[in-house]
Amino acid sequence: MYEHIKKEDSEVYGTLEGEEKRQAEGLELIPSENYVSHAVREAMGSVLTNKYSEGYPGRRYYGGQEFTDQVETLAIERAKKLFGASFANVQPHAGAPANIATYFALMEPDDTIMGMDLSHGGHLTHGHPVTYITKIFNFVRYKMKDAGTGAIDYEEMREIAKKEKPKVIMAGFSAYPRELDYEKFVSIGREVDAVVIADVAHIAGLIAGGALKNPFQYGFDVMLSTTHKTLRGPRGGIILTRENEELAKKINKSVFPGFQGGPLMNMIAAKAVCFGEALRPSFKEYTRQIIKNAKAMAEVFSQHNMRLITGGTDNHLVLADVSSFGMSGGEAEKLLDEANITLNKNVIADDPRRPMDPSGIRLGTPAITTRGFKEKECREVAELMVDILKNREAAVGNAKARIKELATARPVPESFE
Ligand code: DSN
Repeated sequence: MYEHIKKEDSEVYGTLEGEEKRQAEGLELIPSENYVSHAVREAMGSVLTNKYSEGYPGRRYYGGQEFTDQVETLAIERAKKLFGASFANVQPHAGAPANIATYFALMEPDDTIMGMDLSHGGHLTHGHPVTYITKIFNFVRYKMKDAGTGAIDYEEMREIAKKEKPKVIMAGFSAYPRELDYEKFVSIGREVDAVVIADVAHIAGLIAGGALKNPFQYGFDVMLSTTHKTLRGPRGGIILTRENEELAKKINKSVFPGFQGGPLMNMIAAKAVCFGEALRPSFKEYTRQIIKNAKAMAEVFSQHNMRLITGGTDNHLVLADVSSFGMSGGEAEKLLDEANITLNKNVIADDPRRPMDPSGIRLGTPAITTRGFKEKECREVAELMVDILKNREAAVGNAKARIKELATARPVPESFE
């Protein structure tokens, strides 16, 4: 790996070497991160990066598309099979562009979208005022009614929807550890004639592996996702549509030429490889283990009276309020980082602190499960984390040594059979 960079660019090589070591010796608990196979990395670094392919398979603006058409078609067909979709657009460069292109496909400026409040688990692109799209569309929000259980206030959501008449209702999150009630979303959407969209960026792998419910089975119109989280693929986005061809065509036009230029064909090839890996039987087992591992960690935290938002987890992530340890999420992130445990500070529902130094931490198990961690190791990691949160610097040294042992004993696999 990196033989040419090593020879030709020592500065960049130094950063890659450093990151290799960091990833090998530390534990990645950021719930939106994962480790990809060498096959996915080869596709990302392939000759396809040299090619411009504006348009879609069979309908391109430039010549020389024999193999790009084949590889994009492979990615589309595999994505459809994986999620039970009728149509797939595999060109979005990431999750946010997938969301924004879909909004423009379905709405006119000043139309209304309903999404989950950011501090209750939603995502920036679902209507946070710092994003430019809030200058174009009008966003209204729904929330949990009880952060102790994670119950969403569906009655309030219905009332807001009836009053505000959103054209789109987004079901999705980046920091919510429970499953949403998809039937309720669809029933509210049908009542107000809104398109219901599931943003499954975080849980796409868990859906593909059958470990969580598939929103299409509950009547959702569209699913949006990234490909680099639980799906364990390259950084990128996808948009999936069920049955409605008219909608799928509008979305394709919105992605290109509406929003993006040339697709990243190397990343599309890597998406095809990732979807192929996710179609293997072993991926099902992987996704079930992710959830078992997250539950095991959540149990340890609860035993130590750490306040868990929603009381636990049903998916791959845990959101905890660390204020009872007398520290902020930012302080916890930094302390744990010193022991090579990487996670992120996170806002919690109605957080009294500011977003850059909130009350919570968010962690998840997709990456350590890829390394082969099971419940036993996850419990041990959770115990080490609690020790650090309680005893601070005094506990960092021991924990760091043990984390290095646990990590180096379980190197990232090169492939997934
Ligand atoms: N940054 C991603 C996450 O960590 O959840 C979402 O965009």
